[in-house]
Amino acid sequence: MKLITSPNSPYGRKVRIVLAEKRIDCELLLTDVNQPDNLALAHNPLGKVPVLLLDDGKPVFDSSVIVEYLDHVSPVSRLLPASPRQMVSAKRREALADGIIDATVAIMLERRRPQPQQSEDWIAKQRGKIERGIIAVAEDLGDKKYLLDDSYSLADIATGVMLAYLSFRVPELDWASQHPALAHYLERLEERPSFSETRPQAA
Ligand SMILES: N[C@@H](CCC(=O)N[C@@H](CS)C(=O)NCC(=O)O)C(=O)O
Repeated sequence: MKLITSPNSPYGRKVRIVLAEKRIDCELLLTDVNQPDNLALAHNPLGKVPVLLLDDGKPVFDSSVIVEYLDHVSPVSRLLPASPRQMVSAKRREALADGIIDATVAIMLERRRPQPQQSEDWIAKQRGKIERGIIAVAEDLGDKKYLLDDSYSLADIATGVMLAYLSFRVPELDWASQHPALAHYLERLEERPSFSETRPQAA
């Protein structure tokens, strides 16, 4: 298998952490999605990373489909619970974390447009998603060690990637000082080799 991703893609990082936790060997093919001839476009009509290329060359996207597939192909370190109710609970938390990342990316892209074309209303709308999302995650975690039944799962991987991405891309949001328990939770996650080996690097 091969994984097409970009160095700092949070969705790609989620997949890379899952690969590491499950000890699945996978070659990384790095591409720049801002280039017109990027590798993702050859395998995903949406031109987005990550894309997993199976051994027969078939592409799998997006990140939530990839991680669910990886959890099924290897029994090592199960990251999604077997019971449908618990499984959907983990996937809902993944969807919330991914949605917060989507809103963060939307703000970043808006800020790159020429100043007169930027919409403050649009940015405020995206910020609202991030702020409500973080409050929901903090309430969900409470004083637990992990989000789901106090055992490490895909919900923690997706949430940890999201929190680290917020600190990386919008440090001024300073979610950590408003939610110290969440900050401590991220610190613990970042100690795992799967997290520490996939940290985003300043461009
Ligand atoms: N929902 C997708 C989102 C993927 C995504 O937006 N990736 C970004 C990189 S972080 C991308 O490829 N952007 C290029 C584009 O939208 O053209 C997933 O979870 O894989």
